[in-house]
Amino acid sequence: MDFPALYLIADPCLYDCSGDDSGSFFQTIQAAIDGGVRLIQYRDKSGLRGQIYERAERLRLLTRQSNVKLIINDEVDIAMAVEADGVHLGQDDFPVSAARALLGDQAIIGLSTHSLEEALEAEKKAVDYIGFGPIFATETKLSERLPFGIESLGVLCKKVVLPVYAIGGIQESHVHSILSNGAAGVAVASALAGASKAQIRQWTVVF
Ligand code: TZP
Ligand code: MG
Repeated sequence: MDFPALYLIADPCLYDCSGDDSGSFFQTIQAAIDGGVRLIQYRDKSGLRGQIYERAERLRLLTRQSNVKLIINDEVDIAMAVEADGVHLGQDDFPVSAARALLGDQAIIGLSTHSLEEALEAEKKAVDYIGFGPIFATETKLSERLPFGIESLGVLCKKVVLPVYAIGGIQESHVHSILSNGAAGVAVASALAGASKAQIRQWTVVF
């Protein structure tokens, strides 16, 4: 598959944590799709499983209509149930080999990595792309790790064959240097949360 340079991480907590699904989350995801986003990861660390399933189903409808790829974070069974395009897994999540066995060859499987060692290990697994970060400081995912910065990203991208998505604290102004350091793209949550169609277009213009 072609990996688009912009990967939207759709985290409902960044939009509306009230539990009321009627408003901003789905509207802004639609705006993102209309603005040119072609790859979306649904990442929901606080919803109840039933709620996550329902939101995933709604996102599947939106994305399918527009031919946008939908990846589900963590929840392999929900990805299967809604016929998502794949899953994104962390180092301590469901094993990649088990996810591949359940989802099949066509599924897209992404893996989070936080060091060159983890990235090189990922290449031995049935993974289609890796995330690497945090590149910059972020409040979206709490972590003890210090940000790696663009230089470390460049070193890693030279040694890794899999497509690398830079993640963590990424703003529009970083995109050019991230891509010129060899990343396949940027995975972005907070900087795109609530963005209008026109703002999303600004990001895609860079590519
Ligand atoms: N993994 C490493 S940083 C991060 C994840 C999921 C959060 C990315 O969110 P933001 O808001 O773009 O920094
Ligand atoms: Mg995870």
